[in-house]
Amino acid sequence: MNLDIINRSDITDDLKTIATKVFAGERITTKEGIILYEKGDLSFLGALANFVREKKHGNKTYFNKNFHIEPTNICIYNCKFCSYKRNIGEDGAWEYSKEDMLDIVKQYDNKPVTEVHLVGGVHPKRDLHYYGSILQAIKTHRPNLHIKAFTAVELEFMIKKAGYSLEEGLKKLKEYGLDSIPGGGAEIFDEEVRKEICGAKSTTDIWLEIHEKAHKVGIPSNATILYGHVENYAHRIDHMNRLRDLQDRTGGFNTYIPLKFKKANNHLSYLGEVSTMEDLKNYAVSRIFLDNIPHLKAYWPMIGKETTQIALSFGVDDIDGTIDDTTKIYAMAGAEDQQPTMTTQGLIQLVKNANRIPVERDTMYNEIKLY
Ligand code: V47
Ligand code: SF4
Repeated sequence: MNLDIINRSDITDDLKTIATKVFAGERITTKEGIILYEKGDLSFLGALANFVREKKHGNKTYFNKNFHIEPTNICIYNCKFCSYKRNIGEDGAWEYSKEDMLDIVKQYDNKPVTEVHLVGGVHPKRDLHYYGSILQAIKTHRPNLHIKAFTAVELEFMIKKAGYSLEEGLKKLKEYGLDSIPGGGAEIFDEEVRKEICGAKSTTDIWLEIHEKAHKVGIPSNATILYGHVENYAHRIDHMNRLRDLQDRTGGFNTYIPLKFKKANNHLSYLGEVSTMEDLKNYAVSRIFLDNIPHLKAYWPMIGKETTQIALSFGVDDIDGTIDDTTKIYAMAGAEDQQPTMTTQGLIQLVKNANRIPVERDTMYNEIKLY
């Protein structure tokens, strides 16, 4: 099968060189990453990405049982792709109190969830101690629930507002109960493109610094990319290259999550959305390029259940969680699944129908149950 694609008569020499390297377990260069995007057809990319995926994880496909809390959509920034942000007092703005959030946690008291994913807008009045007290209350109520919370953008603001250095702030949040950091806020690292789509918020350097410092104080994290807007292939490779370099230094990233730009209700709607073929190509190149990040996640509410199943043959080994209908950021941007709930049975069937093995995991990818 490996030789099959290398021997294809229509494959150019540069693609053959790349395939030979990937099959030998060698790292590809940034230039080769761009060649894959530009010249690799879907069957070629799929074969290579699936080789990497199966070498790392065989047929296993991970999911977890989690729920989301979005404390507020009030945000000091105005990212052009964001459909969700509101100003204080504006129609559609919400903010949960600490009690509201604890009530949400309590709704899961008799359910076997292992993780809460807590992410929202950057509220001008809330600092590290405010959010820290929420983490503390959740931990007191349910000590074994893993708290994956706050993008680097939220963290920068709340830590600085409390007058801490980034490292001190991260340590303090860890004491309050923070277990890991989700991948949001990365968007696109190229400074020009970042300026164009979300110029005011945390810089690339700060995003990377926060994740590096978090890894160093024992807080693992995820990484995302927002793709399919004004960026080009070189920007996507540059983004992944910065993550690959950081991961070489720390090993703290668990998973990479490509987020497809969705066009509803935001200032970039005029751009439209990229095709499913582009999504699959992007998963495949990500899996091939990011040789040191263990997992590649398809966020199913965003791309829909059918594309998620196909993505399992293009490098993806993780499909996130059962979620419930508690996340609004994508629904408001026009996600495929407007009410993203899926039962465990639904997730298992989705994976089995794609001839893969469903594995329930915790946040750190410890296996809980094979189905
Ligand atoms: O950073 C905002 C994205 C992210 C749009 O770590 C949009 O497990 C598409 O990071 N179209 C936040 N995307 C969510 C996030 C995440 C999601 C799931 C799992 C994990 C994890 C992290 O949502 C933002 C931004 O890139 N986003 N608006 C939009 N219109
Ligand atoms: Fe605020 Fe996040 Fe929306 Fe940007 S993407 S405006 S930081 S909520």
